[in-house]
Amino acid sequence: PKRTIGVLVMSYGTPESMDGIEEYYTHIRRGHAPTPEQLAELTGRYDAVVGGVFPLRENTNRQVAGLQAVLDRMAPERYVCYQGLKHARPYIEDGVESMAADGIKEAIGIVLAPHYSVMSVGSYVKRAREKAEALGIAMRFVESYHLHPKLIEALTDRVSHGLEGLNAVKPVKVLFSAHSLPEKIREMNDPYEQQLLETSAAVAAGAGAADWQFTWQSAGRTREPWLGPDILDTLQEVKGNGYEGVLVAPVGFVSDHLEVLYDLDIEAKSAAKELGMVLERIEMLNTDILYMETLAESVVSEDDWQH
Ligand code: FEC
Repeated sequence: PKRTIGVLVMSYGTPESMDGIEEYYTHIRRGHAPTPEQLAELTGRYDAVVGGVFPLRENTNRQVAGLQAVLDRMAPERYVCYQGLKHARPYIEDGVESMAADGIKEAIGIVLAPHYSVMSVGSYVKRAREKAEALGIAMRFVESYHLHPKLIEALTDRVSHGLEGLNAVKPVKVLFSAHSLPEKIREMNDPYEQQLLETSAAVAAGAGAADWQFTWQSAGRTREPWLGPDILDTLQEVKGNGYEGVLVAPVGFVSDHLEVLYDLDIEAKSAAKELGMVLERIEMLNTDILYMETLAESVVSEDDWQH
């Protein structure tokens, strides 16, 4: 008999509407409700970019559909994708429950973020694994795919294209970026930083961009120290070194969402403008076929139940 393998596609999650921001923010803060000021500040950021639409939700839906289509081509009728979100419905646990309700016994989990950190991908995996164990599903996970050749190719195309668009500006530096995490991950020997640097170096080499550096963005608003330098400081430094333009390549993210559309396109862009520099950003991967194939091939190579 043919066996169906569940594929739990996990993503960060976004509110369903402006009314859902408080619940979402409370979930991110592990059950601690934000203060009215914090809530107003976050609501203001969503308002500034999306005005009531939350692009991450549609983008995640499309990515899951795109992955399903590639899996169907590679191995007809073997895989069925389910969605599980970290901070919004359907939660990761809901996705695992749907698999169990459909009689799935074996599943593979993958996160829509290419780099592993115990604080990012690791926490998705932990929640999925616990629920799968409780429901009797055998589950395996793709932990990272940050050097998959098709991912590197897709990002390289974008950086090359971005540099062409900036060819009237000189000199230009490429700034690779990713979401900051608390500095304590360094003591845990976490691979996050190393993997991000590997992706950046491979893409820079592919695009022939000799002049690049890596910087962090979107650090949390907590008292503990976060990994730096932050992009806003990096922009000042780059300007001080005589650059006229930067191309930002947020390789830690795969979709248009708040951290890109606000933190880069509004906040960093206006900081660059004040410094008298041009800031452009590469296009996000969204449903690029090379990204869909990266995900599909990563899933298939984790499929230990193949005969
Ligand atoms: O468009 C959207 O609605 C969602 C945008 C969004 C993405 C995203 C990705 C990552 N985060 C990561 C880690 C943290 C840590 C904290 C944290 C806090 C927030 C807040 C918002 C938010 N994150 Fe996020 N993140 C997105 C949105 N994130 C909103 C709360 C307000 C703020 O601090 O800005 C801090 C939690 C704490 O307080 O303890 C840590 C990581 C990623 C990239 C990997 C992934 O996608 O999982 C890591 C998209």
